[in-house]
Amino acid sequence: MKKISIIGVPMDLGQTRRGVDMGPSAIRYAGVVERLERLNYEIEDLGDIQIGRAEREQDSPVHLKLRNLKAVAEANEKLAAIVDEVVQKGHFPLVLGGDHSIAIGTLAGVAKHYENLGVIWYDAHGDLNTAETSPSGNIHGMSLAVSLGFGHPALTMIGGYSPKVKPENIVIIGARSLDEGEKQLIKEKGIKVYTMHEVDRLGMTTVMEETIAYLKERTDGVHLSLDLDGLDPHDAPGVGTPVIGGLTYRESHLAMEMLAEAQIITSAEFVEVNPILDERNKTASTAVALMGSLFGEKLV
Ligand code: 6HN
Ligand code: MN
Ligand code: MN
Ligand code: MN
Repeated sequence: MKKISIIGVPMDLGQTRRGVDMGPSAIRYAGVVERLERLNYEIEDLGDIQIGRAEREQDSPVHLKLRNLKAVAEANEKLAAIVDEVVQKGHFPLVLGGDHSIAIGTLAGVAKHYENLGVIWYDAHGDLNTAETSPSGNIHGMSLAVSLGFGHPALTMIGGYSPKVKPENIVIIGARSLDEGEKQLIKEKGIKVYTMHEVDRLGMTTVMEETIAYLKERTDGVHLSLDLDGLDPHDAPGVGTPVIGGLTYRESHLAMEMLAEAQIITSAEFVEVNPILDERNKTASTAVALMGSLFGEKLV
């Protein structure tokens, strides 16, 4: 039987909206453990990682460009160590966020176990900013750049090595809000992106068929980093940086089912669930439903 280790990361220091630190609780309340147990997985819930406190501007010279750098880095070091252990013992790491800055730690823990780790970045955003290009100074908008080796060394060197992932092993799906510096990095590095334009034109079936074929050819494991704001705010209202015109619940279900069928996903995280901004835990419930599909739930 396959074993899944759940790791909660109540992180909210990578951005400025309150409440995303309650994401792991909300996802547990939405029944993640029961849902996956029903699919005959053995679940080990490792509980939540402890997160430090928000920093003050006067205490950190880089605070405006890299908000809460020290606390975010420390939490991600802890997360990396735990994820590393989980992979080492042969379990599937399932990380619950928390804001998307936690991808830095997840990828640091996972990537050293693969020659060529693939990453599916399911998100309205690219999270490809650096301190220089970021409009906000929020580290959750930098996590993919950091994993590529771009950014402050306190972040890029988490886990003791850099980079974690190669640009040609990344596929971004659902993008519709990219900053100038991010667009430039995408072009410069040739990162594969299915923006909403491509999803509309090709349809999710083709997008996923192409994504799976592309990653199968060049990677030996694939991490799914699913930001709930990749979905349309209508289906996932409980997120800190909603962008209209997103992926639907049904498209996302299909995407997860196709990933399950292809059996390529070796680790995953579901991030940016903010219960304070949510409607009756809808976004957390959607996250759990998507996890069900990702782990092989079938209608018949
Ligand atoms: N996320 N591109 C914007 C920024 O501040 O860098 C938004 C980032 C959103 C990050 O949703 O994980
Ligand atoms: Mn075990
Ligand atoms: Mn994101
Ligand atoms: Mn996002």
